Amino acid sequence: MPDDGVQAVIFDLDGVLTDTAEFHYLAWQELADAEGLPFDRRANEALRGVSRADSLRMLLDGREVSEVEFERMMASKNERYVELLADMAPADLLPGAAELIAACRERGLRIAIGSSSKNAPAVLAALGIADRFDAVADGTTVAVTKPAPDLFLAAARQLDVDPARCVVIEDAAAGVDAALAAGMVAVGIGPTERVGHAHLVFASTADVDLDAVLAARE
Ligand code: B16
Ligand code: MG
Repeated sequence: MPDDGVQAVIFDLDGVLTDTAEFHYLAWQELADAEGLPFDRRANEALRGVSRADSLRMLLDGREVSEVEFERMMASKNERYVELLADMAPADLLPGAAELIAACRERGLRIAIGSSSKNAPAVLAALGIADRFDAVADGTTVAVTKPAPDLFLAAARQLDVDPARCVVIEDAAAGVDAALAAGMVAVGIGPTERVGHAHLVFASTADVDLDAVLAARE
């Protein structure tokens, strides 16, 4: 590996390693219906990778609510989301996720999680992969999450790797923004309309070509 090559890979969780994105959508849709807020799958796309509080602000779209109401709505959405997580098991890893983690390990790369979710540790445990990572930065690690670079910079710090030598694998527009702002190589998972601003784009986690990713810094 060249001296300035990639040393670490930071994985987003929701949408890259598992499809909790669907559970987040269902929980937000229920809240929106109960509160009479306009929402649909299309609107949900913009919430990928965005923190719980920022997601609710986007949902409210300027509608004024008291702090108590705001907290109640966040709690209600999270309660539903956690209910939906109850049956999560190792079989819920997305195709290619376990193989990609193993391939990074085989190449001696350090690996971390960089997720906006405060539920990330519970999701990692349910998937049976909590012990595979050298570091976990989640929604409790930093004050501002994606699209700010803070979360990925915190992961790099935990790994003790220069941000310029980290790769981020992300399914969210906000996550790609965060990776670019952190000065990292950004790998987008999903349609180019969503993650086309990443350095490399693959349709799914199973399609990630690790050689091509590592060559991005050579
Ligand atoms: P929570 P990621 C993000 O996780 C989700 O994509 C986003 O939909 C969610 O609102 C956010 O976590 C916060 O999650 O409510 O569980 O704290 O994609 O960054 O792994
Ligand atoms: Mg995600």
